[in-house]
Amino acid sequence: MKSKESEEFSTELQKAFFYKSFGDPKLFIKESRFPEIAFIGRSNAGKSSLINAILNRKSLAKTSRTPGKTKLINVFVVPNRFSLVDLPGFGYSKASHAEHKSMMVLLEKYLNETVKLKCLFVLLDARRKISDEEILLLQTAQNKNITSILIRTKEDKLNQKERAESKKDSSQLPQKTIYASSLTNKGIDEIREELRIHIQ
Ligand SMILES: Nc1nc2c(ncn2[C@@H]2O[C@H](COP(=O)(O)OP(=O)(O)OP(=O)(O)O)[C@@H](O)[C@H]2O)c(=O)[nH]1
Ligand SMILES: [Mg+2]
Repeated sequence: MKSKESEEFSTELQKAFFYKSFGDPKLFIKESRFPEIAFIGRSNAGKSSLINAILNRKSLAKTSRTPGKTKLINVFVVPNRFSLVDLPGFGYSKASHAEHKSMMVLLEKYLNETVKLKCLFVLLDARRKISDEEILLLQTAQNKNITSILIRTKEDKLNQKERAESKKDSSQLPQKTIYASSLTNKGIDEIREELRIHIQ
């Protein structure tokens, strides 16, 4: 059973609108007025799809089968409450080493310089093993005393063996793991609850 607060929060989430895209994290940080919740992860991990699922909106955040689509910081605002920050994906296979590095620098810059970030969701395709990049991002947030949570996405695609392997992989982490699917909505209410708690 959902609490009254959770119900009201879900209704409020649907009022979100696309605010702006930023190429430079500094410009966003300067302009940001509300508490921020950010989504970060490898290209194609499912960040934009997850934002749509959380907001219960079909295609507010643009999703794509082609990895590396979102190169900008896309900001969505729930009026007078908080911002959802869709960060550009890293590790796109066709990107050069230099491009990958500059994307990681941009992401680290945002994480190190933002003063309004309340919670960082690090997304990882549930079929993949966690890599140095995800660990670095989780730790960067943790070092600033910002809650970071690992979201294992596309849960609907996991078979039993992959599920067991991913659980073992997550068990080494101090951070919480949530399994989610934007297709079946598994884990979405739990993520909304984390969001609600962290923007208080
Ligand atoms: N089966 C399944 N597919 C998903 C899920 N979430 C996302 N996808 C698919 O994965 C692809 C990438 O999703 P996006 O949400 O665009 O991924 P992204 O992390 O925003 O990608 P970039 O913007 O390129 O960094 C799309 O084809 C989605 O339909 C999920 O939970 N289940
Ligand atoms: Mg995207």
